[in-house]
Amino acid sequence: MGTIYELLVTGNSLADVTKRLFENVDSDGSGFVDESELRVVLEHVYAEAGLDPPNNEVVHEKFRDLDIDGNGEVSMVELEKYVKELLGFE
Ligand SMILES: [Ca+2]
Ligand SMILES: [Ca+2]
Repeated sequence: MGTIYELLVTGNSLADVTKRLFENVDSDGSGFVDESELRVVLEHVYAEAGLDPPNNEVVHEKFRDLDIDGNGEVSMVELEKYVKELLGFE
């Protein structure tokens, strides 16, 4: 998989970026991102940044941030909200 940053800088529209990001993160193609899938991505991001892998607490906290409606899964809509925040959109 490409890096998150590559995805962000090479994307066209925000929806496009989100879709590709989501497809990368949702490794089993279920249409939702669960905590174990998020963990894989976070480990990847942390490693790229030269940091130690995130512990359970960090992963869990980030997952709760992303899972806006709290149903235990992150949908593409929820991820898009996060990407917007990350990139400084309203
Ligand atoms: Ca999934
Ligand atoms: Ca959710």
